[in-house]
Amino acid sequence: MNAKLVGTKEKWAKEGRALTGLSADPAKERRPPGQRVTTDFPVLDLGIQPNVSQAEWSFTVGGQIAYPLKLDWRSFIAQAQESFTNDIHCVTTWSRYDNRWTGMPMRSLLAQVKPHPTAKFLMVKSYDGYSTNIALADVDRDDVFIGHAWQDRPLDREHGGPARLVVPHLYFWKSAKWIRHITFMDGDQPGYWEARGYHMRGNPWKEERYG
Ligand SMILES: Nc1nc2c(c(=O)[nH]1)N[C@H]1C(S)=C(S)[C@@H](COP(=O)(O)O)O[C@H]1N2
Ligand SMILES: [Mo]
Repeated sequence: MNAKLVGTKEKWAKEGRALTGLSADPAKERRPPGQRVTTDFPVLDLGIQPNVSQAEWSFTVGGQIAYPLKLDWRSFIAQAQESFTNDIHCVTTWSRYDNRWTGMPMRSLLAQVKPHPTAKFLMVKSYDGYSTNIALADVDRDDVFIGHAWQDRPLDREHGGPARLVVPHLYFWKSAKWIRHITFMDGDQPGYWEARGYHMRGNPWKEERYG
């Protein structure tokens, strides 16, 4: 674990780094306040990039759902796949436009597991020990998916391969790399960064950088 990097980010959260105090309407402004557009694809994580082969990879879904799910790589890839093009907005102020992905739509996962009416939040857990919380309403959308290809190539390990969550309308820390498990919960709980000063929701157009 990169303790120095974690400490720096916690300090930035305390200081409210990069906050402009502005908000914008996503229907009118493609670029959220305080963001600058880059064409490269920076790598950000805790300094552990787990090496999970497709053969070793499996993904489970549990908690407040009718049908617990376990997918190995073969059954994941056999799911209906869709293509997505989106923009990425990282809380450290870079945005990257027009990313083309392939993956399993989150709505098809929700249709299979059938969350109980009490389920309102998800905790997403990854192979590096990372976690992040997201409201069910924020994944029950057509633009949220579990991606395994980026720009028509298999997703690199450094960007979360074999597969990662992608939630484009929230800051990119919500898009868990090396996805391993999702738990459905009735109440909200902080994940890794949320427990260290990041916002519980993370809407870039409202600059919900820190909580
Ligand atoms: N498993 C895991 N997912 C993670 C992280 C992490 O440390 N571990 N970092 C998050 C953060 S802070 C960001 S900005 C993005 C970065 O994704 P990238 O490295 O593909 O740009 O991944 C998010 N997902
Ligand atoms: Mo980030």
